[in-house]
Amino acid sequence: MSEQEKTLNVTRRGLLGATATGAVMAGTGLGATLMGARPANAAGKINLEPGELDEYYGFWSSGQSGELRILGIPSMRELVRVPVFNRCSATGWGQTNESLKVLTEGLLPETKEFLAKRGKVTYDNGDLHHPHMSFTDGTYDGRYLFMNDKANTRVARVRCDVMKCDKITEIPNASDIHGLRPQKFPRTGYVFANGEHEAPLVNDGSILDEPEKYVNIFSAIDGDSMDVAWQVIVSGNLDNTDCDYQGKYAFSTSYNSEMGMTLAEMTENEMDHVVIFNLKEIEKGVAAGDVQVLNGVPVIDGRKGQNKKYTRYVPIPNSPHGCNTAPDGRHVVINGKLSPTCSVIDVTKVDALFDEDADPRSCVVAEPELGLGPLHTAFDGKGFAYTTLFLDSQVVKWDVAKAIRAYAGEAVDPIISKVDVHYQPGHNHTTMGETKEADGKWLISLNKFSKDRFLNVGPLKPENEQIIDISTDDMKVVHDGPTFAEPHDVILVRSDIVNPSRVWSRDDPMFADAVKQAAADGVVLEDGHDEVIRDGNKVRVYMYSSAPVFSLEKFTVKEGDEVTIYVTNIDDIDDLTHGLTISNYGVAMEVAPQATASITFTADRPGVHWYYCQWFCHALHMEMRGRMLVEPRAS
Ligand code: RUQ
Ligand code: CUA
Repeated sequence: MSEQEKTLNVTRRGLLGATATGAVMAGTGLGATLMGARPANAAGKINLEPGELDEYYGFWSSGQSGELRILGIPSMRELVRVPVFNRCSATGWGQTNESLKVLTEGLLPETKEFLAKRGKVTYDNGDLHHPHMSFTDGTYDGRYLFMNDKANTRVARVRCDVMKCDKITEIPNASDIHGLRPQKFPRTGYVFANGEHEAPLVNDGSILDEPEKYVNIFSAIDGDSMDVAWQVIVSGNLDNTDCDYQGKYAFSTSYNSEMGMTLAEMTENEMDHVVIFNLKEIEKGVAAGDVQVLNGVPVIDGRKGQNKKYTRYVPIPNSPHGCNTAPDGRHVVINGKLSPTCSVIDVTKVDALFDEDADPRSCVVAEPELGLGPLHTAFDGKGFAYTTLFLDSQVVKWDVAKAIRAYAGEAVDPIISKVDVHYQPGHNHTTMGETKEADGKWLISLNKFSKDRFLNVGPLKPENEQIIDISTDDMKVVHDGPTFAEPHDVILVRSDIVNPSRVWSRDDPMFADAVKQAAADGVVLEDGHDEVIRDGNKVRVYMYSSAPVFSLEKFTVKEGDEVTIYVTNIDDIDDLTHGLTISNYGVAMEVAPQATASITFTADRPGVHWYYCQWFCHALHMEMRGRMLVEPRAS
């Protein structure tokens, strides 16, 4: 018996309340555990000692905050925030030339035009719901994280070696990307993305109330190039998506098969559907030219009744939401939302659907009734599923094999247990749960309401994310995690899979443009060379930072000059980040060890302006500053 099992055994016996047992154990390690405020959890402890490292990375979305967050699991300590669709005051994301390149280069020409009319080069907001890691052979490979922007129809990628966003692609033809999942096998490969809201295909303002002219678009993005590989027009809208472990199919839920525009119309039908995308047939159709090319993307017609082998529509009870493939490589769970059921699709029965006259429901092998408002399901790799019940404020643990037997007519109850969560859970996720390496230790329940769980902070409250120990049948909530808007979804990745660099590499593509410009100006950044180059009314200022100094303690420009400042951090010590902030110029950026960062602005405010390092770096950090003199133009 392991130490943990002994503890559990004793804890159970302890519940019987025998004083003698307590006395016998006093003074032993086990007795001490019993008497401590919190018994050890079977999955391990969550309260790590200072300096102890977590076992998993948690990659968190932040919904309407637009950033990615990284937490350590199980401690729930927030480690860092990665700006993606948002603006970031600390790092200068959205101000630096390096970040603006990422934020602008993937925008559609019409979006650039639209933004230019507002005096902007990119959007300021985003709605980041679903972060997922790239896969190789059915499990995470630590290369990239992909995520959607529901607000402005974009898909972004974060490089896991430096934890910075390196690509953002605006998806043409689609409206409002919601569900997103990377291909699991053989690798990513494709990133599948659902356009949630239906819109007229040519959306020029001439069509409003002609629903038959509205379409919905499913996109496959190439995870390496971040270009859209192909799209499929579907019937009904698209909510969440996932794919199989064979590389053959992707699945999307539709909560509005009616293509209704009002709430009453959208929920009218008893049955909505899941669309199954046949990847090989779609690739063949694209190669054969059975497409229309819209905004440079080949678009396949996969609507109901087109009688081709691109898609199939499987009827599912009213308004299905979450779509989750089990680590057994065989079952896909469709979460009912308005129906108290989950529907289980067996991927081995999907090939047959593409034969003429097949019953589309023949791939459904179970439909257990679980409780009210099933939204998302996670797995432990041991045959159990964990479904959030939004209306019941519970998580239900159920046995997939028993649900299949019950559906076939056997009198078995698939429900193992339920646990209360606080309150109204949306997504949930288990450690490694969306991979074939699901390990069944921890479950996170992301709850939309915290109500009375924390100190009142006014009308806008935090959300609450709870950690649940799922290593035993009785799920145990072991930690509350208050958090700001809106941690929509999360993945939990074993820490050995993620190996970020400690400092930047001098030849990193993120600042290749700066290195190139410096070379053209005869400046060698590695040498810690500084220089002020005047080129018409453009001024390029090169300096380096090394704690606690900027190599230039002053420089002069003229009012109206377009100034670009390049700062290279030549410190290569772990954690020695500098920054550059220019007072009363609205200019700020992060410069991590060995990175070059640059920022361009017009020097339209004359005077002496201090620039300073805003990242605490040294005992003389306050002294790390210099002056920019902006000389007035003679009028
Ligand atoms: S969806 S709460 Cu935006 Cu992820 Cu289900
Ligand atoms: Cu450099 Cu603070």
